[in-house]
Amino acid sequence: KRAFLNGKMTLDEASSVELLINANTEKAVENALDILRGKFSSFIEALRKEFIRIIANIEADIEFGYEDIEPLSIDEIQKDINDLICKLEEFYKKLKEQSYLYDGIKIAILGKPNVGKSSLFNALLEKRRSIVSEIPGTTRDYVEDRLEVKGFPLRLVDTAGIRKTDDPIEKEGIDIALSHAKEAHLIIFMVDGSKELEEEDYFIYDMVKSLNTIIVLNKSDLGLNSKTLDFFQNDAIIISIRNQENLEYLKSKILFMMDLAEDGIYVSKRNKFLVGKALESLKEALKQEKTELIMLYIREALDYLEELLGLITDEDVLDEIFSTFCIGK
Ligand SMILES: Nc1nc2c(ncn2[C@@H]2O[C@H](COP(=O)(O)OP(=O)(O)O)[C@@H](O)[C@H]2O)c(=O)[nH]1
Ligand SMILES: [Mg+2]
Repeated sequence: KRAFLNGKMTLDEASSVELLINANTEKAVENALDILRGKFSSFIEALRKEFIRIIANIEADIEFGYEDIEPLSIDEIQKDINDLICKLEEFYKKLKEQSYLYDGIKIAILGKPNVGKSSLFNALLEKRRSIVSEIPGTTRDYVEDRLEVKGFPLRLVDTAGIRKTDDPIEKEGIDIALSHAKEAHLIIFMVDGSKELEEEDYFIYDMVKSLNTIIVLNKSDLGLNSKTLDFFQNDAIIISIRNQENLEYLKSKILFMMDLAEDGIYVSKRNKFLVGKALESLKEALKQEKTELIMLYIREALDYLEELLGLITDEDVLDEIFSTFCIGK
């Protein structure tokens, strides 16, 4: 808190101390340290200086424009703004959802019984955690475990196979599976690729197709059923757990679907939002023809950036942030 009040830290960097404490993976630690060292704020600060230079240029032009000096052309101003937009856009693309790195990504494996859900669960975890059996309906409850893929924490949930059943315990398991599906950030929907699709496959597919879903055709080692292959066409990933085929590809697809870039900067929703707003304002500035209106939107963008730099002096807000951890007071 002292460091913050002395102007050595932005609000965001102060919050990253809390991130550091919550970090479970090396990547999460690295990200928190990056922010603490100013990876985010120094970029914004540099950008702020450019904003101020542009504003000063335009203002000087308005205030002291003499007839014998060539006035700043709209073209020149627009070129400056365009450069800023490019820089900011590139930066914005790198900003990713922080909670994925610190709270984990919940992934539910769904499908009818016996397609290989528990086998996939174990293969990804690289241990025998869930019971695999040729008897359909073996997984009746759900099993959850954590794993790390390229430093990202995943919470994998193996669920009971979904089918019509009169068994009350199995029914309960299926209900639980469906509620996990609703809560999950991502669903892995698995079918047996060696067989023709059945009513249950279509039923589950209808439920998950509008959600964030990866379709997986398993058991490619048995040969693929052409009708099943045709139905999903290029939307599905073909794997064989038995032959360890395409599992690495599936992992990278998971990261891709969650927009988890390895070189991303993981920040709060609010920070990403503010950078996005600054970008919008700049694009609006670029559309304007009148210098006064251009200035208005540039200033608006600058306001968003300054909010990001945490130029907040409210003691209560600070206390709130610093009360969540007790170091550095
Ligand atoms: N041939 C073949 N069999 C598999 C594969 N993956 C799983 N199985 C078998 O399919 C059966 C059902 O597997 P399980 O993981 O329990 O399916 P779940 O009911 O969906 O959880 C087991 O006998 C597994 O050994 C695969 O890639 N190829
Ligand atoms: Mg199972």
